[in-house]
Amino acid sequence: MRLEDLTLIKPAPTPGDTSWFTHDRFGMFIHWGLYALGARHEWVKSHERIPTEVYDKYFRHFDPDLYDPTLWADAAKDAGMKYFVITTKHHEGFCLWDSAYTDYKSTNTPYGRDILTPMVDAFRSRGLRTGFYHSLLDWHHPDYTVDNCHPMRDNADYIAGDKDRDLNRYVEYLHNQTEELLKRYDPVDIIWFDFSVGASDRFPGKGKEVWHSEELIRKIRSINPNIMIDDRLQIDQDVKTPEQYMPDGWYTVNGVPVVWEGCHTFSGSWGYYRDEQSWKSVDQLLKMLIDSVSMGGNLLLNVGPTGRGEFDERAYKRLRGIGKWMKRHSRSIYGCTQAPLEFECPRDCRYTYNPETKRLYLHMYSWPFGKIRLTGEVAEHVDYIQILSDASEMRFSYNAENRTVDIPLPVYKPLGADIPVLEIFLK
Ligand code: JFZ
Repeated sequence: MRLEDLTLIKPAPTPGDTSWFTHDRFGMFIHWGLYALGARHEWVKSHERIPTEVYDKYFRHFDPDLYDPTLWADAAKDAGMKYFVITTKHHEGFCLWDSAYTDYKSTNTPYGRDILTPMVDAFRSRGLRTGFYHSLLDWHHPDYTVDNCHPMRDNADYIAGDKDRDLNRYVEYLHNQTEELLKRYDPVDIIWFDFSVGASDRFPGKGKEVWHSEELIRKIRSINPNIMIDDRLQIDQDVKTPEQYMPDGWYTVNGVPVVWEGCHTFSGSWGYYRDEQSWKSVDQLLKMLIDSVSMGGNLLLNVGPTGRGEFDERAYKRLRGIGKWMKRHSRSIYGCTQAPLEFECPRDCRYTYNPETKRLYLHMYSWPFGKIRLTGEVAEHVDYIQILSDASEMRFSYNAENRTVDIPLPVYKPLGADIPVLEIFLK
C-alpha cells in the first residue's frame, strides 16, 4: 500500500478551533482556591459537610504571599506544556479574579489582589494558550440549591431553605460571570465547565436544562467563535474529557472518534493535599502522555498549588523530570497522533505518528535483548531509523519475503532517555 492510502483516524469536526489543540497535545491543569488552606482535597467543604460560616476561616486567612505566576508559567513551559487551564472558580464558589458580580473573590481576602490577570499574562507571555475551568456547582452562592454533592445535603434546616432560593438567579450569575471572564481575558482558548450533577431520590439533578446550556453556548460563541468548549454542560462541543482513567483506544461518541483530552492528577487530589502520598512517578506520567497521543488524545496534567502560592516540591520534581524527556523527545508528541491502523506495534511499545513529516515514533517501554522486529505493512515503509534523543543511526535489515525489519539493539539502552524512542523515517 502507498503511505497515503494507509488508514489514519481523524476526529469528527468541531464547532471551535481544535487544530492547535490536537497539535500541542500537552497542557497544565491548575486547581487553586481556598481549599488549598484546608490542604486535604478541593472537596473538603463537601466531604466534611462544612457550613459556609465555618469555611469562611479559609477566606479570612487566604494570603498567598509567595505567589509568583511567572514561576508557574516557567515550570509549565519547561515541562513542554503548551496550554494551561486554571480554576477561575471551583465548587466552593471562590473567584480568583476581581469579578463585578460577587464579593467572594481574591481581592477581598487578606491577599487583596486579583490572582487571575497576572497568571494569564505570565502564561501568555511564554506562548501558552489560555483555558478557564469554571465550576457549574457553587457551594457558596445563596441561590444555589442543595444536591447530591452539596456540603449541606444532610442538614434538614438548610435543605428547608431551598424554598427561598431561586436557582435561576444563580444561573444568571453563572452566565454573567462566564461572559465577564471571556470578554475581560479575550481571547480565551478553552472554557472547561464542570460538572452536571445526577438526580437521586433525595434531590433533583442539575444538567443542561438547569444551566440553560444551549443559551450559554450561544453567548460564548458570540464572544469567541473559535473557543473550545468541553462536554460537561451536557451538550457535546469540542472535546471529551475522560477523567482519571486511560481509555483503551481513541475516544469515541456513538462509535465516531472525537477530539479528546484525559485529565489527571499527580497524586490523589486535584487541590493541594499535604498528606496524600499516591504521587505518580515520572515514568508513569510520561507513559500517560505517550499513551494518550498514541490514541489520538491530549493529556491535561494537574498541579494543586499550596496556600502560600507555590507549586509543591513534589510537583516541581515531576515537572522537571517530564521536561528532561520532552527536551529531546517532544517531536514524538507535538503534531503526532495515532499511527496508521495497518501498523502493528511491537510488544511493550507505543507508536505515535506525524502525518505531516511522515515520521513514525516507536516508544520502547522495555529494552529487548538483541533486536526489535517490525512486522507487516510498516516494514514496507521504513527508509531510515535513528534514536531520537541523539540522532544516532540505527541500522536495520529488511526481509521482503517475511515482510519484516530487524533492528539490532545494543545491550544497554541509550543514555539520556528513560523511555527510548526510535524515529522512523517512512517512504
Ligand atoms: C470534577 C471535580 O469535582 C473535581 O474536583 C475536579 O475539578 C475534576 C477535574 O472535575 O470531578 C468530577 C466530575 C464529574 C464526575 C466525577 C468527578 N462524575 O461525573 O462522576
